[in-house]
Amino acid sequence: MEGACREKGSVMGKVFALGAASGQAAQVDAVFLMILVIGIFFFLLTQGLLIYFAVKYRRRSPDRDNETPRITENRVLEFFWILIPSIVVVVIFYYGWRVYTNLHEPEAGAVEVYVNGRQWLYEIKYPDGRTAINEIRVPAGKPVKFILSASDVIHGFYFPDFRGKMDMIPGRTTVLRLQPDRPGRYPIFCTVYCGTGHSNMMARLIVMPPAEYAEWAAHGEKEGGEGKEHEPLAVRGERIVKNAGCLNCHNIEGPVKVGPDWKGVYGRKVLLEGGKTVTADEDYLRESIVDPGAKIVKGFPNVMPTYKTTLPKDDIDAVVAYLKTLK
Ligand code: HEC
Ligand SMILES: [Cu+2]
Repeated sequence: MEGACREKGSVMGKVFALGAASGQAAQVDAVFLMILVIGIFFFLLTQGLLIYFAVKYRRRSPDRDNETPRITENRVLEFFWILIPSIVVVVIFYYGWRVYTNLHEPEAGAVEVYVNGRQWLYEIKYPDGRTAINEIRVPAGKPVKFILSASDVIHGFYFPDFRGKMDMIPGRTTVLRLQPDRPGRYPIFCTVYCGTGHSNMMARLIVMPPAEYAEWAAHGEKEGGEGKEHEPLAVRGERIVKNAGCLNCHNIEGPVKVGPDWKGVYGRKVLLEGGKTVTADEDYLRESIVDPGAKIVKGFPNVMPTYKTTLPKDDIDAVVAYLKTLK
């Protein structure tokens, strides 16, 4: 499997040709094709009429200079040329929006992979603690959720075959979802100009048949970096939480201390001071730790210290992974 390079055709061929690697990508292609066909239709219609009228109403002879009639308005015509394009763009919007929300719908049981962009490579972290550079392995046929961040400047995370793209932004957590159905190797590009090494900032996604993936995951565990056991992210997060004094103010479950309880915090709708509501996703949890004053939970004092300088980014990822396990 390793040696058998399944990247067929050139990279440029992959970018421009259709040949979607998943059902979702085919949906994106369908939207694109629909817009293309509508665009071609109206192009031919308007340009065809332009040429037809130019010929039909041309000046027939130099001495005949009959004046063009002065036409001021035609209500019926104006009504329809506003109505028809409006319907067309609303249809395009609606169809595109349906596909977009479908792509971004959270799916239960997704495999999670943490990817951090830095000049000029991708650092990969799996929830069980394994790490890699520029190579992501996932099982075929399962939804995958990429949790993205960046260390230095904005990078892009782009799968041409899956039509999926998301920015990696320093100081924020973004998410990209994918459902790779077919085993194979697929390129990943950085789409944001991020310095001299930008054009070489490439990685690959290796989609493995589930049995092979399970074997690889078990094998990787045993290798464990020369006998060292990999510490799963959530376990590391729990350890950090105990050392960082969070539990002086937070209870996991039970009587509320200074701050809110953590049970079920991930995914919960949080009511904030000022009346807004946010969903506690990865980015909210990260922000609550590095910039607790940014969003204050309603009914609680703004007393939580920032851990921005005391907890490195890796530790914050681990704490967030731990908070997500408290269901
Ligand atoms: C001095 C007490 C204190 C400490 C220490 C503290 N927190 Fe908090 N925390 C609070 C308070 C009070 C709030 C609610 C007000 C706010 O949103 O800032 C809060 C809010 C939060 C929230 C948002 C919870 C929600 O329900 O939306 C998270 C997540 C969080 N803290 C995580 C942590 C972590 C992780 C640590 C340790 C690294 C920590 N806190 C340490 C007091 C504390
Ligand atoms: Cu980059």
